[in-house]
Amino acid sequence: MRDSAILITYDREDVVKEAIALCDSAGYELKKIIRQKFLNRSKYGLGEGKVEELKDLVGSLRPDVIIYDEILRPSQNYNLASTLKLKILDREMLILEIFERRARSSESMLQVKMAQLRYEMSRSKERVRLAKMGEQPGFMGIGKFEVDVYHNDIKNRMTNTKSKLVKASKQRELHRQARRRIGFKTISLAGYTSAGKTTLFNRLTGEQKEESPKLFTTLSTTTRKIVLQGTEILIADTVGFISKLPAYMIEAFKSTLEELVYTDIVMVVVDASDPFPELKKKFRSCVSTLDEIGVNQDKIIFVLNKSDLVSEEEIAEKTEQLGITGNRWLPVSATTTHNISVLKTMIYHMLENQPLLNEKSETVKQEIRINHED
Ligand SMILES: Nc1nc2c(ncn2[C@@H]2O[C@H](COP(=O)(O)OP(=O)(O)OP(=O)(O)O)[C@@H](O)[C@H]2O)c(=O)[nH]1
Ligand SMILES: [Mg+2]
Repeated sequence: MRDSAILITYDREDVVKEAIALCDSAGYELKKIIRQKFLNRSKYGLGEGKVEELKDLVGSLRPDVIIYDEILRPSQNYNLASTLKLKILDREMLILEIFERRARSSESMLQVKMAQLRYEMSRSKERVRLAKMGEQPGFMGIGKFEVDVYHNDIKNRMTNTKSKLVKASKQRELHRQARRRIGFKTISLAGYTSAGKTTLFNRLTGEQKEESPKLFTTLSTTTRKIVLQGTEILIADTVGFISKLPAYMIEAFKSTLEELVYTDIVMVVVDASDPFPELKKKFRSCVSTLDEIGVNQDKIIFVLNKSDLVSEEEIAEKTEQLGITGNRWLPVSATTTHNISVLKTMIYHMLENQPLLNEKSETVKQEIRINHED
C-alpha cells in the first residue's frame, strides 16, 4: 500500500501541478492539498493559525507524512514535526526520495548517496545546535564526543562516495577521449523533467527506454549510435532539471551533466504544450542550469516538443516570447514524429559546420572540474 500524505504547496496552478507530480513520482497518495501564499514563516514555515488547522486535519485524515513544497530549515522541520507528531518531507527531501527510488546504475546510486549526504551535512550544524539545547529527538544529551562521531561519520561517508564518483568521472573522461580519437561527434538531450527527452531519444535511436509522465524517469545517461546521412554520431539522454534544485544536487550529478559541456550539440527539449508562465519558469531553470555547468550557448538547439498538442502559431509566439531567436529552434512531436527528419537534417548541418572539439569547451572543462578538497 502507498503511504499517504497531506501536501502543502503554493497557491499557483503550475506549482501545484508540479508538486502533485512530484508526490506521485515519489509514490505518495495525496489525502489533501493545502495551498498557501507564504511558506517561509520563521517558526514553522506556515503561519501559526494554519498549523492549528493542520493539527485537526492530521487528526481526522491520519496521513503518514506531510509534504512541504519548500525548503525547510531543520528548526522549522523540527517545530512542525514535533507539533504534528508526523514526519515532514520538504521539497529537497522529496526530490531525494524520488532520486533514490529511480536510481538504477551504480553511478546514479552514488550520485544520489552524495546528494543525501550533502543534505544531511548542510543540516548537521543546526541539528547539533538543537541537540545541545536538548530539543532534537534522538540527540538528547548528546556530548561533544558523539557530535564529533556524527560529523566524522558523514564526512567519511562523503569522502568515500566522492572518491568512487571521481573514479566514475575518470572513466567517462576515458570514454570521451576514445570517442574523440575515433572522431565521433556527439549530441545530448537536456531539458526540464518530463519535457519528452527520452521519447525523442527513443524516436531518434529506435531504443525503448522508459518514457513516463512521472518526474525524473531518467537518472542516468544512455548513449547510442545513430547514422545521419551516412555519418555515425553518438546521442545521449540525460537527467532532467527542475526548478529550485539546490546547487549541491547539481554538483552531485555533475559527472553526468558534465557530458553536456563536451558534447557538440545540446538539444534543449521544451514542452511547448505548457501554458506560457509554466513554460517560462521551466525554460529559465534549464537555461540557468546549463549556464551553471558551463555549456556554451552557441551549440544549443531548442526543440519545442509536443507540437501535436498546440498549433505551430502558438509555438512560434511562445518561442519569440522566450527570446529564442535565429534558426536554432524547431517544433517537433516525439510522439507523432512530426519534424523529426527536419531535426535530423538540422543536426547534421550544424555538426558539419563545427570543429570536433573547440577551444572554448576545453576552457570550460577547467572551470567545472570537481573540487576534490571540499
Ligand atoms: N503529446 C505528447 N506527449 C509526449 C511527447 N513527447 C513525450 N510525451 C509524453 O511526455 C511524458 C514525459 O516523457 P519522457 O520522454 O519520459 O520525458 P523526459 O524528458 O525523458 O522526462 P525525465 O526522464 O523524467 O526527465 C510521457 O508521458 C510521454 O509520453 C509528444 O511529442 N507529444
Ligand atoms: Mg527521461
